[in-house]
Amino acid sequence: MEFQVKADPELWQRIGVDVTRLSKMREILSQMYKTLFLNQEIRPEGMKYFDEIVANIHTGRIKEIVEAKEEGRVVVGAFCVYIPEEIVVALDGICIGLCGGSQATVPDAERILPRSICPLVKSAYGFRISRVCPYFQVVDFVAGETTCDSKKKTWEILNQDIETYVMEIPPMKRETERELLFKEVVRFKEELEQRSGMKLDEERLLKGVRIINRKRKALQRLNSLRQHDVLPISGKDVLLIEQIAYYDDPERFATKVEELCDELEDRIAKGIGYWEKKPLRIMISGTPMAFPNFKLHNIVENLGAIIVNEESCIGTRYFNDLVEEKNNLTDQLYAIVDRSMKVHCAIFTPNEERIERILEEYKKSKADGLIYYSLTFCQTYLIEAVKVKQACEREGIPFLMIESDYSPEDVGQLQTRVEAFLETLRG
Ligand code: BJ8
Repeated sequence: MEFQVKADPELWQRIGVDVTRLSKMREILSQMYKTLFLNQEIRPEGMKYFDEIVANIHTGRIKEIVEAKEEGRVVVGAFCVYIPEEIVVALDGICIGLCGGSQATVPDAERILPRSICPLVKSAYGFRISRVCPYFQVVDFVAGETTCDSKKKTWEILNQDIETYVMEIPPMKRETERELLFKEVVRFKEELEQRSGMKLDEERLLKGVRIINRKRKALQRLNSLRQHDVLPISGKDVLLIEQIAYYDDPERFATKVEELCDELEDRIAKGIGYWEKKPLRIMISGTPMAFPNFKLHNIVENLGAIIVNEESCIGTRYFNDLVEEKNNLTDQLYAIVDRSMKVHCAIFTPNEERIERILEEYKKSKADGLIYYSLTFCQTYLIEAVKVKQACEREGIPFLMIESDYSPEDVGQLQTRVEAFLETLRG
């Protein structure tokens, strides 16, 4: 049967979605998905589950969330990996990533917000005010944070439309900031307890930690399979899975990623690579690529190279570190904080660990070159590109800097630049 992103106008109406507009967007998304994903040859069988998830992105998963709400479960819309989803899951809630990756709603946001801010924030805000994101319609509240200026100031405006809770994320990583973050994690726990009517105890929290650790471990395993010479999966497909990690049910998702990994290991053992010839391997580092932002992956892979790692929050920053299991509530909460302190977003200063991580991941991924990707107007990532470039020069790593937004306008120019970069790598 022909792939289609499914529609459920009755459900959409019930949750306040702009049905006409989402119906049109669904058609565009269906077409884009067919072109970008379903046209890939010798795709792993295990990708069928993720195709299904995309087909049900505005229906099946939304229905599940609505039913969960009817059972009294809390649904949190999050914008950053520092929001402790382990606590949400421990209190039987659902945590959904709301970052926007589409140009379609940027003009909506620009009617209110300044144009000169990050497209990820504008896209998400636009989704909310134009009522075309069913997830934004079903979350009980939004959990934002004080990472970058674009986000933290937008929360004040977003709060006029939907309740927006803000968690303070300190910009340094000393003991003082560890204590501050601990207090913020406790405050978030209390907020969730009050909303869910449940009390967090060590048993519940340990269960939440194990569920999310399992999801992260499955993603680690998937990513490690890209380190083989035989490449069993495209970068585009892995990026899609990393995006789906933010809104699928965590246990079901982990099972499906594990099944896919079994299949990929089998492919590797049989020498069935995705590419017949040995392609150039590219690592991406930088700002997150939220669904459906496949722009750079599409350009690189259409030019015959393959992406083998995303050092990004929709990528390794999300799953590289696990929460250590502890046997009492306070220690377990500290363990959540300690995992967060290992996530090296560009908002931190100083940030030597991030540079070390990038180099470490680069070596592991056996990449031939690094593309540093920053969304336009993302000051922290744009400035940090200077240090990443210096480190790459020091290490003899070929480096390309790309700054882009979600509009299709610069695709031709990016293609030319990536093609020239790949040519230099081919020598
Ligand atoms: S931990 S990367 S998820 S903040 S791209 S909105 S930083 S202006 S997304 Fe992020 Fe948390 Fe950091 Fe990760 Fe601002 Fe930059 Fe936009 Fe960004």
